[in-house]
Amino acid sequence: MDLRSDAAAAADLIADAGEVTIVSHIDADGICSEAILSLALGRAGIPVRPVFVRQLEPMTMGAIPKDRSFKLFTDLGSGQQNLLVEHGLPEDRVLILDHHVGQPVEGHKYREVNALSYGCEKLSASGIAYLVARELGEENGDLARLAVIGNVGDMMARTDLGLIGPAREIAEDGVRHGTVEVVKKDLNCFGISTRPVHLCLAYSDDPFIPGITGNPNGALQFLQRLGVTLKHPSGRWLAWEEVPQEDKRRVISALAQQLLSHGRAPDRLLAEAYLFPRETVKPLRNASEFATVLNACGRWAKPTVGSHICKGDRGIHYREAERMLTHHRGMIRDLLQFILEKGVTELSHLQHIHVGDRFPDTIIGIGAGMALSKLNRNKPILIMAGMMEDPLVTKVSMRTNEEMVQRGTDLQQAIVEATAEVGGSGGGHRIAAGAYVPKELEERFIHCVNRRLEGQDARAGQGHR
Ligand SMILES: [Mn+2]
Repeated sequence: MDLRSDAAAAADLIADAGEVTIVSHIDADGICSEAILSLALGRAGIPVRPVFVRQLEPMTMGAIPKDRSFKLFTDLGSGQQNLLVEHGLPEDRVLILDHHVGQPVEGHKYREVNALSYGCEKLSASGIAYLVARELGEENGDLARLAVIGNVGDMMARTDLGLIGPAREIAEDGVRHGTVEVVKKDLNCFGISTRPVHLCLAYSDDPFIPGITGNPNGALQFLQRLGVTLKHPSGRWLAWEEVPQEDKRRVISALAQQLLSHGRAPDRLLAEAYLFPRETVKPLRNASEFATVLNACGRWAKPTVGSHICKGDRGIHYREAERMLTHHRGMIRDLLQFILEKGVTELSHLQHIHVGDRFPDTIIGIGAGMALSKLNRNKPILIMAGMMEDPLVTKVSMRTNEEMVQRGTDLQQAIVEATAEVGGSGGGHRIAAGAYVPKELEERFIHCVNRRLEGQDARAGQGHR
């Protein structure tokens, strides 16, 4: 079994399926997966209907039509096969394209292509969707761009400072089609296409640069001392992308110096960037900013707006996404401020906070990630929020950083084990994970996760000795 031939088999299956319902996740990867397959199937003359869900759970299963259409699950499904069984979905009318940890159901075997079964930890669902689309027809090579966005949105380029393995090959496909440009060594920062350079630097925390990370004024003074061009003649701030090449080099070597002088390695200063030279709208010119636009759409319950943008809309839907993004950023700023003002409670192996129902549960993960760089950077953060739709359920989001992951922290494992013990459901990745737990068991859950992290820490310590 290899990925390529399984993707080809999946393509054959879909091509013969008749009408298709795509059930996908509301984040950037899920939206890109849906867009890739909707476009590819549309080109093949196959009728498609997309359904987006925030996660597969008994409540959202109702959104999946009980008709004879072929059900294509993307970016979800592997871990919820029991629900597919309960929903009465026949095995021959389902295909799952996913990259989350699976949970097979005894006596049932749904067909799936899951990146993890090929040992690909750095290939997201939109990558698999693209491999399937390419098998449907050569003309789908242009969709590599969307797979790059989905992979970057799912942080597949994070640890290795670039896409690797099949995801990297997909980016190369995009280069061949002229839709993607790979910049080998660019600043490892979010917002290189749109943010003023000092904000771009201050808001990034990988690597953590003393005097600059989390410090917009410090970053600005640092750049001014270097005498580099920061503004356009018209007076507006330049984005990193627009800074003259010579100035870029000067900034990078000064940042490397800054890290070294604080005894920190400069090895994470540069990363591969994925740009879209044909794109006319600025925030959509680079993969990570495009992914942020899509994530904002998903988190504000408008995944189809994101889907339209993936499919080419730069008018009415794009303008709606812009408004959502502004709102999204404002809300995240408020959340971050709330976390820092209220303060977190530290346990031996994590720090936690409950934000109640002040913020939508869909953004607490992002807030957690941003807060972590301003809190204790040696303990994962756990944020809880009430759920508007269900007062008996609490949403949990956890984030850690690369350094802790490299030392052996695995949030996905900790959360899955804790939910198994306390109740609820959870999943995710080493660096970011989430769960839904019964409200009355919040305290027990936190302590359970703490114990699991303690166990990971102890095992990692032994390994080093
Ligand atoms: Mn994904």
